Amino acid sequence: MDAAREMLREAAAVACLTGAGVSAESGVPTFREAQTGLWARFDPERLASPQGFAADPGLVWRWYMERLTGVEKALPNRGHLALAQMGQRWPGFRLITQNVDDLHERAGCADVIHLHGRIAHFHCNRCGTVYRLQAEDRRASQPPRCAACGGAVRPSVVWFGEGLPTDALAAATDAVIHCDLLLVVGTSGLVYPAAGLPATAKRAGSRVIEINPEPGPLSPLADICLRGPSGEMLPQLLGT
Ligand code: BJW
Ligand code: ZN
Repeated sequence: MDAAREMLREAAAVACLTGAGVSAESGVPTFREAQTGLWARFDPERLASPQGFAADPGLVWRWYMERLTGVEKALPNRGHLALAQMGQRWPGFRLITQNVDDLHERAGCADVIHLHGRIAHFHCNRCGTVYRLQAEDRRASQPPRCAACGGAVRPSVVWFGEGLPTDALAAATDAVIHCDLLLVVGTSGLVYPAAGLPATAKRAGSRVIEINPEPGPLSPLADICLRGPSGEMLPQLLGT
């Protein structure tokens, strides 16, 4: 921890890539955590795919409505708050998240780069028209229909096999190329292209600190690994 603090103190340009682990202590289940209850028998990688939605739109809709309710009830944790403070202390701090929740924003982070979209935003799967969620949609067994074309409405998240928003990916790549310290927090490092950002940062000369209770495929390229929950490690790193 002392070496990591020193590295942070010396850094002029700091960026951070977060994954589901940063929201775990807020009670939002991580993506690859065993699913519980009704959802235990479904593969999340199948549900979060265009094929899964085409095969059973109602099932996918209900999964997202339940997760949206969970996100809305959740509160930012000490990890989110520490990252928001970092944004105030380091001018030019860039926060890149794979998370579809809004807990970084609610903690006070401005200009969050969302690589995988937002669970509270919706659009038509056929024509792309933006859709505003209605109260009754939350209890519906099927997705609502688009007023423009009758297509099925879906959450504005990035599913497997779909491209990431080009502006978000470009901003994230720019941030990791121009930082001299990248924090990699609470991600399994399994999903590309997000998982390639730490290697891009290293190639451009940045240092990397990983914060995760478990080692993973990104651990070998980290200069320092802080093994513990981000809600504890990030405030310690910041000295708060
Ligand atoms: C804690 C903690 C605590 C626990 N504190 N930590 C190159 C190579 C191989 C494959 C590909 C490739 N390029 C593209 C692909 C295909 C695919 C891919 O990567 N597949 C892999 C699985 C192999 N990628 C794509 O399809 C992407 N699209 C794309 O590249 O388009 C072009 C293209 C298409 C097709 C072929 C080639 C190119 C799109 C990826 C979209 C990902 N979408 C999801 C769903 C979003 C919506 C939703 O939420 O439902 O995004 S999948 C899911 O994984 C979600 C997450 O953002 C993402 C990453 O997960 P994350 O955040 O790392 O969470 P977990 O659960 O995996 O890990 C949690 C971590 O937290 C763990 O490490 C814990 O230890 C830790 N933790 N408690 C700190 N308290
Ligand atoms: Zn439409």
